[in-house]
Amino acid sequence: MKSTNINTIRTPMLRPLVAALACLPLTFGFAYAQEKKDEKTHAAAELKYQAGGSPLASEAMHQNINPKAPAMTQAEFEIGKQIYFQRCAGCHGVLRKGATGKALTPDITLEKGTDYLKVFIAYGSPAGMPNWGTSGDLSEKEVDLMARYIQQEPPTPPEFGMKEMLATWKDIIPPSKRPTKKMNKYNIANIFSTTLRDSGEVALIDGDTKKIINIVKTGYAVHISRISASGRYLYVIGRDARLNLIDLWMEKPDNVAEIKVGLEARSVETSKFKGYEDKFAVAGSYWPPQYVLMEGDSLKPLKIVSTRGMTVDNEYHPEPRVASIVASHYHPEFVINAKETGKIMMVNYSDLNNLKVTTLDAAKFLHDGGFDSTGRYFLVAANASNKIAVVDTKEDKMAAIVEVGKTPHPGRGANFVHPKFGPVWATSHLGDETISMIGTDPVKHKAQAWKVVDTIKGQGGGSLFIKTHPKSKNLWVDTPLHPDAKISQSVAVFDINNFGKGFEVLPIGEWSGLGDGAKRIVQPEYNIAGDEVWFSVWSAKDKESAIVIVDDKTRKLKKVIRDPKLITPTGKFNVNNTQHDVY
Ligand code: DHE
Repeated sequence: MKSTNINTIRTPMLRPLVAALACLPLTFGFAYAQEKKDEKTHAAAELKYQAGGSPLASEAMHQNINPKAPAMTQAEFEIGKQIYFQRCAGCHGVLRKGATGKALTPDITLEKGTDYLKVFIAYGSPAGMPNWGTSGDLSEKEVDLMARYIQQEPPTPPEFGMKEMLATWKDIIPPSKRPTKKMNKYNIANIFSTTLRDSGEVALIDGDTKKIINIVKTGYAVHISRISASGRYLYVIGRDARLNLIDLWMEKPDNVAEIKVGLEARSVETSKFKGYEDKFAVAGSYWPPQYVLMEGDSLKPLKIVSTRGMTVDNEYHPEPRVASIVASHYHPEFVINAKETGKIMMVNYSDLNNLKVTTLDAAKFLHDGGFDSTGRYFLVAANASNKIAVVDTKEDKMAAIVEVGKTPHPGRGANFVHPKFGPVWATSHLGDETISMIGTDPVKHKAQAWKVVDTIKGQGGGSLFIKTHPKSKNLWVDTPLHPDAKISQSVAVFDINNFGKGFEVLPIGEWSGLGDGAKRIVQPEYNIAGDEVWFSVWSAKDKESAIVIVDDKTRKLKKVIRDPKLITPTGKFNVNNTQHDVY
């Protein structure tokens, strides 16, 4: 660990502040120190999650010279841009207008000055800014460079409209040339589309035989997979906004179409309403802030809609990133969540020329979420607001906004019947060790509906995904971003009928039999029968990773899938469970 010498801080006024920041835990008692330790643990987890690196780092952008800003060569500016998009843009936004982190536009940063900014970059702040300097992530030289970089005019990445999209569109095997019936013997409903994060691929794994069917080339750092209403087409989106369409009816399922929908993206979905099965697809992008509606079987882009506009607080936001998208079962609509504005758009795809969009005010920083067990209510985390927003997709109205723990991160969440409170949907948290259960039955359990009816404690913060299955009595909670390896390499499992018993810890990392590596256990996913749970054992690109399969009833190891081609597996999407929103 590298530390900054206080005497090198040029503004003497700031030295006491730095000294105080450095010895805070010594000043107060043990409880305070413990609280700080927890905060640090959770901040480290959140940092690992947010600072994932943006593909915009390699985009060419113009450097505007602001005579008031400290001098910077073009080479320094380029390094600053790289560091900014790799580490800072996730929280502060592409245009530095602020997102979950504060705004860093020159009107603010020039006033603070280089020395002040260097302190904050080096030491972080109690509000959640990481200590980039003292943690050793940035050298003193880089801290200085970044303090000067954020006083320059923010460079703007290019827009990406219809012309650019069409130029990237590849109808590899047009719909008319594709099979007219299923040409393979796979039980396609039990295939797992497995993200190979750092190799830009997905592994299609046969859930029955546990064998890899094919490794399909996709975008960089794939994010999610979604399945069409019929269960035939698989959509895979990369962080670089490359969208791939895979036909599961082919003898060997593979890509049939591809398009780039922007410069950075995370979400894709396909039309599921009766009469529109497999007809449309939609992909949301982080940059430019927009979503595009496409033909479901060819990915031909049809209409692009910008999300730029006002937040729920009626302030203009120039880059509301598109977070999760789900398809309504009640109307021909996509439910599209804009992160920074906190608005949820119910986009009706029945008439694209006269597009009807119902906009709901939820809460800022919408991220991931899933349906309740009936498929009527969509529950989405407004993560930096510590809230879950509940949408009634039948009435196209907000049903509630529920306060939960710190930085909820449900994935798609978990639905089960609580022994005391009836049907609930649950989320774990990135920022604390709790699991919040929200009542979801406004008819038979009205008093509990849209309230946190129970809160239990898991292994710790740094949790990303929680899972159960209608046929299971187990609730699985991962903690891949917890800084303690014992916790990140294992998973907690609760008995839904007896939460009082606490949780059992399964050492999934150890069971994988892998050598050294991070071995973070991430994203439990069930098979179609609901009797197996699959876990990714996620290590770095140059280390071996694996998939570990656990028997749900006995909680014993069933199978380890190891293969040199399984590079950095993270998300797994069982075709049947993704197609029918089973979770
Ligand atoms: Fe994700 C879902 C965004 C980091 C694995 N992630 C989502 C969704 C969004 C999102 C908006 C919801 C999509 C939907 O439902 O339509 N994720 C982001 C980020 O912006 C973030 C914080 C930083 C980044 O640089 O991308 C981020 N995500 C991660 C990871 O580091 C994870 C753990 C590993 C990885 O593969 O990159 C990760 N995110 C996932 C997974 C899902 C997901 C597995 C889908 C879960 C599911 O069960 O549906």
